[in-house]
Amino acid sequence: MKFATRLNSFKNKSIVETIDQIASVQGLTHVDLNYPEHFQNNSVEEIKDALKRNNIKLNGIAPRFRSQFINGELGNSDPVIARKAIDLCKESIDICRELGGSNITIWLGYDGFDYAFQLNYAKVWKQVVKAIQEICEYGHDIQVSIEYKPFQPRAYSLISSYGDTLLMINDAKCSNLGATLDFCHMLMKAENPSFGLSLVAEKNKLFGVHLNDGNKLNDDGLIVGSVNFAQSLEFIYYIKKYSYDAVVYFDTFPEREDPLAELKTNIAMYTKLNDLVDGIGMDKIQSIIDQNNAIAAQEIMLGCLK
Ligand SMILES: [Mn+2]
Repeated sequence: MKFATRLNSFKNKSIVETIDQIASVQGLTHVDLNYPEHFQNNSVEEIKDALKRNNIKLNGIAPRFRSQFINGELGNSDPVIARKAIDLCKESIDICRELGGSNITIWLGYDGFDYAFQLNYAKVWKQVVKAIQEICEYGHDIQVSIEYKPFQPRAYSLISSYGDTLLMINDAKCSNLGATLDFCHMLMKAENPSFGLSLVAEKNKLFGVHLNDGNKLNDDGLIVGSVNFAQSLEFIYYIKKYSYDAVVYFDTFPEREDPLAELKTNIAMYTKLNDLVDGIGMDKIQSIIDQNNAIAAQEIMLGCLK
């Protein structure tokens, strides 16, 4: 299994210090870096050295759009700003290549709307399709993954669900374009995470997984399995069923907790859930699902409580 974790809760002076710190955790194999924020105090060379000496690989780069993009990124109505958003993604691709990563994860937090009559939906959608095509062409040798979130900071996001994401993938028609599923974001949308995972994976478009937990309407970023145990167990079952072997990134926010201890707990919880699935057995679980019987489905939960 390959694991990475969110780095922003580690209150170090530099990202190199954080990489050195998390490297001590057994099972942590990768990092994801935000561009440009994680490259403010360290050069690309310094980060490359830190990854090498700690035997940690770069998973990918996540472009982070700052305040100039507050009214939209790839879909901004100002062509100068929309171009800057594309450029930021291309720069993220350059750094990803240099550090040996495999993907960039694009979360369009500001492409969306807050009011009725505020956005020309079809025009902006087509503009974003074109922008993503250009980014995918530039990054032809790496995966470009869309991480959707239904709302926050906007009242409505342009790409707000796995359905929207699959529509964008279908419209853009780029073989290196896929989806990153964030468990909390799926809960916010009142989706059952495994249903989305299944549909995305069936199309071979599951490029990334962000695991965490939450109380549905907010992006809580809580410890894996701490709130929605059954949905988390089911999600890991489907991760295994579809042989997803890319990185699982813990997108959690230990603001009051020791972030290192929190990371260890996420790995321990994932490992436990994974072991529970193995203990019951993939075939046994599939045979229960195939019954389409709610009472039979509880055998799985009872099996976990033995
Ligand atoms: Mn996420």
